[in-house]
Amino acid sequence: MGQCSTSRSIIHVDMDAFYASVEQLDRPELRGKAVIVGGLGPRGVVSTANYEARKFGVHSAMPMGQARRLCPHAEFIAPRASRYREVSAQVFGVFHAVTPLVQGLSLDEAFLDVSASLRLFGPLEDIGRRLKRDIHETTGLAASVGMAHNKFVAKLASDADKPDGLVYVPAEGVQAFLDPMPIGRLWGIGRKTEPRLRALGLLTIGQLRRADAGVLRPVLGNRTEHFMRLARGIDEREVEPSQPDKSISHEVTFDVDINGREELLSELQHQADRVARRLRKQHLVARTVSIKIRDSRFRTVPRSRSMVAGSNSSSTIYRMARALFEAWRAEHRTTPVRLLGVGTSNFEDEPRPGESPDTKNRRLDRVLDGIRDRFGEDRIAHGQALRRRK
Ligand code: TTP
Ligand code: MG
Repeated sequence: MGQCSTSRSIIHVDMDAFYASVEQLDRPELRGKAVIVGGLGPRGVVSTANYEARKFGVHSAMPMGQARRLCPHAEFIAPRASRYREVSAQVFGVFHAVTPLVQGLSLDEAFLDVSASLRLFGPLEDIGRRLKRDIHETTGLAASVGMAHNKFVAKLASDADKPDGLVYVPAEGVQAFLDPMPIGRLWGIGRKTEPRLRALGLLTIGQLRRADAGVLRPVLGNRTEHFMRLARGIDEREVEPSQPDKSISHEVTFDVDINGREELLSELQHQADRVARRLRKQHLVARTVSIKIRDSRFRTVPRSRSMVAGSNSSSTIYRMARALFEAWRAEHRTTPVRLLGVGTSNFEDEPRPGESPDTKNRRLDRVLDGIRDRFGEDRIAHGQALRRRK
């Protein structure tokens, strides 16, 4: 592909005080207050602090005891990972509405290559502003956005005016933007390298940029040219979109080996249901269903079968898995089972309603999914899965 670096348009988005902001969103009485999220036990550390608490010196990874001494009036909250994942999915939904080239770095942070989106959405700065607005409208939260012609500069730009930042660094402004920054901001200059460069009198990116390669080489070795390019704001790395799952599976190792056919089938049905549900959540259908059986002597048998049309119906996936299981069972009537699993692969996008031959099953699955979304995984089981051993 070899795109010219100056022609790319890259955006880096990072949510502001992410966990703490979600807590304030869900509990309006916390707004305007110092909020610290993290482990509340004796060895807890701070996950994040909002900007009110940061004024007192509290920061991520600090022992909670120290945070309490620095900011005793703050609200201290234990993290709620599943809620943060939920909000993160909404934020990433906003990203994907602008470009498919989204590289997530964590729950609250991503690179977007919007080079091909300019024609549709207008200039880079407009897209950045639009992302901020859409994130706020969708989630109620603030993000900081950096825009530049490569990842390195875009990332520094999103950090340059946090919180609620919106910074565009045009190619001709890169030098002025980077030069005053401390050398530690260069990716890959770690805690060990930084003091050695400082010892050479190199404190800023600008000083490193103007330094002689021969002076840098004893410290930076074969990475000298790489860092000199970074210091000049040159970074050719592509945005690498996160790969979707290639297979979805569920398996369990039993506390005691199991021989009973009914019991194994009910476990199999439970797993088929879990797997099918994950497929439905991602709007995928699978054409291949597999089972994995490990017997009491640690022999593992994988078996699989493919269908002409993909499915994400719990009953169809179970029927396939059961047929594979019965075939194995016919040859191993008395073999106790130690591990049992159901897997799916060979994915395709889910057909739109009406296009699927599986319409009746899909209606039932949707009803059950709706109930479980509201009341939790274990409130419903039907057929064999009711007999499952806990
Ligand atoms: P960050 O983006 O590093 O921090 P932040 O979003 O809280 O604040 P800001 O970006 O405005 O500086 O991390 C995102 C979330 O990841 C953060 O809210 C909590 C979590 N996190 C930890 O759990 N432990 C850590 O050490 C860090 C740095 C983050
Ligand atoms: Mg953040």
